[in-house]
Amino acid sequence: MTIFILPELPFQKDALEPHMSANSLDFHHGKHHNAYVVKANELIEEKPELKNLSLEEIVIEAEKQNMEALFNNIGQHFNHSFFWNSLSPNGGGRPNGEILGKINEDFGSFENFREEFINTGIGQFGSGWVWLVENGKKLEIVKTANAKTPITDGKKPIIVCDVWEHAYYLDFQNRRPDFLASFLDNLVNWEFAKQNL
Ligand code: MN3
Repeated sequence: MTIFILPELPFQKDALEPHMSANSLDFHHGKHHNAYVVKANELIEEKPELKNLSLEEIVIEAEKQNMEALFNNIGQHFNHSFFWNSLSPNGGGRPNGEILGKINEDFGSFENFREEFINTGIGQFGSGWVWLVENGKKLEIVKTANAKTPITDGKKPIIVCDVWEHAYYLDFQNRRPDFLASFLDNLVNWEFAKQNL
């Protein structure tokens, strides 16, 4: 039985061009994310007692029980699903409303938030993710390595950017800082962020 399903992208595959190409999404969604889903479906067969839990609950249980292979694949499934929703053809730039108010309150200004988000993404050594999260009532920027996710630390994800090389190499080669700036300036889905507040 198939428990985990690769979600459809919430936009046309070429809708994010030129910032994120259809070719890049072919590999990232169609190959990388799909491989995590296939592997997670294999591994969950060894843990049938987890099958009835939600995706988030399985991520948390897999980490708690030190099931490294399951955690890596299921964590990557959760993180990528969250990432596709963090992107929009109409995204990028400065948000408005409550989220802008909270960013100003917790980071001093939108410019400070933008700089800290980019620098945190650059500072993730090797593969990982940079997140805007809500920790209690406060917004924070955190990075996680490999398949790690802030939900296992009790933090609520608001948006995420994938900083694995496979996320940007086809469009930006080694220029992770430019990819992070483009994510914030052109792609970040503030409507999704508002739903998560
Ligand atoms: Mn990825």
